[in-house]
Amino acid sequence: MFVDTALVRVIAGRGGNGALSFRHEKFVDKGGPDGGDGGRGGNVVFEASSNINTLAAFRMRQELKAEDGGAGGKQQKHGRDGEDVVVKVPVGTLVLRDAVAVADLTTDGQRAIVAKGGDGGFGNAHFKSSTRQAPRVAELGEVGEEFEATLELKLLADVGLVGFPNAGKSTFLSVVTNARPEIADYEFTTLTPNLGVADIDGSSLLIADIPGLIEGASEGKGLGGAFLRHVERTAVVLHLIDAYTDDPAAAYTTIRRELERYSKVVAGLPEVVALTKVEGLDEELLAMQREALSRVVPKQTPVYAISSQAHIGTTELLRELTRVVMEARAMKQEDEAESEAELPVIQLNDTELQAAWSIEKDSAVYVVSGDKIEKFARRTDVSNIHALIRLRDIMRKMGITHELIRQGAKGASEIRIGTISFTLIEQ
Ligand SMILES: Nc1nc2c(ncn2[C@@H]2O[C@H](COP(=O)(O)OP(=O)(O)OP(=O)(O)O)[C@@H](O)[C@H]2O)c(=O)[nH]1
Ligand SMILES: [Mg+2]
Repeated sequence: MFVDTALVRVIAGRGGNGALSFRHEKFVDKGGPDGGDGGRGGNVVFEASSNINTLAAFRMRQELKAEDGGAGGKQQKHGRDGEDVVVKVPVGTLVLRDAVAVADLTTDGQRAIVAKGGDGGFGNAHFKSSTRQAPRVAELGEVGEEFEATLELKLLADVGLVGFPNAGKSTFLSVVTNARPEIADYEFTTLTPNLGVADIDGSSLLIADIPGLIEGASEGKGLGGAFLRHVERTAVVLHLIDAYTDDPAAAYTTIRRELERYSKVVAGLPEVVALTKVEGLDEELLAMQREALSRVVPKQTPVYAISSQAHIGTTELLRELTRVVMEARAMKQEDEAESEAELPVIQLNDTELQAAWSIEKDSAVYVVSGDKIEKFARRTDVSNIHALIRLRDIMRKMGITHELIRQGAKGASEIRIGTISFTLIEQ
């Protein structure tokens, strides 16, 4: 079953308590403090996996808990760190906390710490000082983060259906997927996009059906134009043409022109064409329609003839779409592997925090550069206040904020890191 939202409780591990203990030495009543520190609590980590397509698993598994850290021991024994819990979710999962996005897992294998484990408490060995030779304090471990997380699957559709109104897009979706869109024998039946998942040969395809397109759609005519953005992130465009139309070539070129006017991205997507409603169509007429299309459709674009009603050619068409989608995905992964051979997990360890950075002033804008900080910035959605707060936190820990202020930056000053910019303090 296709489930695209889930509510779970994420519970990071609690840090272990520090120990309160004293060395036992012969002839000495009480030796020095030797209580060790507690271990860190485990994190709740989400990992995107392209082998999972729905959030259905979270109906049975509503609590995601990481291990607590172990307590410190005598003889300065450090408590064991709690194990992280790594939770696999579908690619395209958005994690929300109080309706604010805290993680957006968009690529296979990408990881994000959703709830951070608590730090372990210091044992009393830590507090030894000349004025306090026998410290009777040890810290408690910190609690881990814990909250209700809403998971939303914003599947990036694999296939986008385009075509004139009444071409049979919604009917196709209703036959090959679990979706039950409205279907009728008039134009503009579909008013908002429908999504459906088609299962074919053990893999699945997410198909988006959008309202029909007409001449001028890219400039806002009709209904479909406003929804072309949903097609923008698909891997392949399936162009459906009513086989009974007088001029299939004109139908094809009109829609093509609108796609091209709309955006280069959409126009550049791989495309598959299919004539629809062919179950009662005369062989000769079908051949004529194909012939007409072949004059305008590029040679590398396959043209199918299907009937959703009679289930003719639909399986073959799904197979072809799967093939094209797989090809596109493989290419995308290659591109990504080339362009960013970087760690998928953000972790704030000391070496990273000490990484080099520099500040340059470009008229009124403070431009911060440095590999690490730029990496964090790339992963920051500046429209999300929590994400921005986190970035500002990291800047503070790295000493960047301090230096910015030293160089004259004020709260309202514009800071630019890589492609993003924001103010030093929330305005
Ligand atoms: N004979 C036949 N009719 C079909 C077939 N597929 C769709 N139709 C009919 O074509 C008409 C339009 O179908 P829809 O699926 O609503 O078309 P659409 O492209 O989604 O239309 P809009 O939502 O207006 O853009 C309906 O009356 C369908 O029953 C088919 O394979 N054979
Ligand atoms: Mg429709």
